[in-house]
Amino acid sequence: MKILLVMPDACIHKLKIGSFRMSFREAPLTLTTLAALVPKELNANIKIVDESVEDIPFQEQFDLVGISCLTGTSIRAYEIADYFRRQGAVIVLGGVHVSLRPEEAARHANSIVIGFAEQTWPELLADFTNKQLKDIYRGNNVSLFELPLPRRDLQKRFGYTMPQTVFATRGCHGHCSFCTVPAVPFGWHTRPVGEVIQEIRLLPRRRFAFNDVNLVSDRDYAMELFTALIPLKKKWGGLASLSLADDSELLDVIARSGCQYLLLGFESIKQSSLGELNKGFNRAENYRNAMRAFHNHNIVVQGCFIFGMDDDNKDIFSNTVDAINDLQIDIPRFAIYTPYPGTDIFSMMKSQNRILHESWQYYDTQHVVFQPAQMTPDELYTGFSWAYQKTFSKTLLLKRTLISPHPVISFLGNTAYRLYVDKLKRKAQSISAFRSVPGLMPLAQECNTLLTANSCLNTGGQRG
Ligand code: B12
Ligand code: SF4
Repeated sequence: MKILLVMPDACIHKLKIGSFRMSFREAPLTLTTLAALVPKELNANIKIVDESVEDIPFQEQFDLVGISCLTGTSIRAYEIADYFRRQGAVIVLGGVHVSLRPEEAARHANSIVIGFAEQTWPELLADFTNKQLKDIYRGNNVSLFELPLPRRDLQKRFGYTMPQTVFATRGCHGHCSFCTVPAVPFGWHTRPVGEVIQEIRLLPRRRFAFNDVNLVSDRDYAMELFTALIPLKKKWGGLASLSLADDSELLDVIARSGCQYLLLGFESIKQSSLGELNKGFNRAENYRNAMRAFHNHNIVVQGCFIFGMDDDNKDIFSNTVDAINDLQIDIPRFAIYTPYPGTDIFSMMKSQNRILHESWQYYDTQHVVFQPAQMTPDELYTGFSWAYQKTFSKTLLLKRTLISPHPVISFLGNTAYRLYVDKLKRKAQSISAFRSVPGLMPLAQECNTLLTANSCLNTGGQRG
């Protein structure tokens, strides 16, 4: 049996020199996890392709093609699905967007998987072999015990700046109104600490990243995990919530376990906007103390900020850029407020008739897809782009690198965003041709997708 597992291009920051492509990110675990779950007795020939860093083998024939969909990559996923379906392959779609929009995804698949697939994917493959494939599989009873190790051997070599990734938990106890994690009813799950530690122990290199969406969502579990990690003397990065800054005991254990960088959602410098996001547990007046706490523990902070909430007026861009410099955020990152389907803000904006379109390929936090309250969509996009350009000037990049707890990490992170700024500038030049939806036009160029290069794929210009 020939199985192809695909993750469509997510238009992320990458380095491209000729045919060489490297993503400035951690390796996703989705495809390596699914590959590991394929039952051995099927004796399947498995290929995994992350389109952000490698080409999809459109010329090859496969018995079954599994494709993972985020909202922003779903349209591309459907194009790939339709192509391989025409070639006679059986198509299975899974991932967060499939759970958010199952009827839509089902139109492009023989079968869809809702929720986590640790149990349903092997079941689906057995049904496929017995010619009893069902239309839909639901991961209702998820167990993360005794998981096989991800098939990192199938992952593209030199495809990621951080190739070794691990996860310990799934889900988050937060209820932030813009986030897809609480929007899908997948629940909170943890792996046994001993199994996570054993997996990390077996990693060939010292540095790795956790892909968990919020490593500190369950304090007791986090304490147990990071205490057990200390003796391994590894170095790691991951995602956490800002509340960690107030918990000196846990922060101390995390630092001693080898944490070098954390991605943290500050989201806004305005408390009113944090309230709107249902993220009032972030206290804007405490940001300075929080940064001090992380830096005192030698942890680099990648700080995320969102523009376009209803309380944001046109001052928000310069005020945020100033605050970031003042707070000494090591690697700043900006997003445009995005009402993902299934979230509270999507329902609210829909009822207020403020959703501009449902062209999911632009639901990637880098395009405006709704009508902001205090500015035009154009002004929001221009302000976002301006903030990136201002923040990643050569001088500021250098300054942030020099004062960082880990200059190499800060330099790499800042350089990735600096390259992105160049892309934004090029985009600004071509955008006037497509003013109706800001930021909408140059997506195909932006992603360097293979749409035009792949003559065998009839795209019909669906991607702009
Ligand atoms: C690593 C990561 C990335 C990586 C890889 C993406 C990916 N597909 O995994 C990169 C860097 C590309 C990325 C980019 C972005 N990401 Co991201 N990312 C993550 C993160 C932190 C971990 C993903 C991971 O490795 N999970 C572990 C694997 C094993 O879980 P999984 O992917 O969910 O897969 C399981 C099931 O869903 C299912 N499954 C998934 N696919 C398939 C396919 C088949 C065939 C089957 C059977 C089953 C199946 O089986 C798996 C095992 O249970 C998640 C949060 C999280 N922890 O999930 C956010 C997350 C996926 N990202 C998110 C977002 C918003 C983004 C960005 C917009 C952020 C940005 N501005 O850069 C972009 C997307 C751009 C775009 N055009 O869409 C959102 C998705 C929202 C949405 N509705 O699409 C998430 C859920 C975080 C959040 N807080 O909401 N991201
Ligand atoms: S804390 Fe983070 S992961 Fe959890 S709901 Fe809020 S934004 Fe989502």
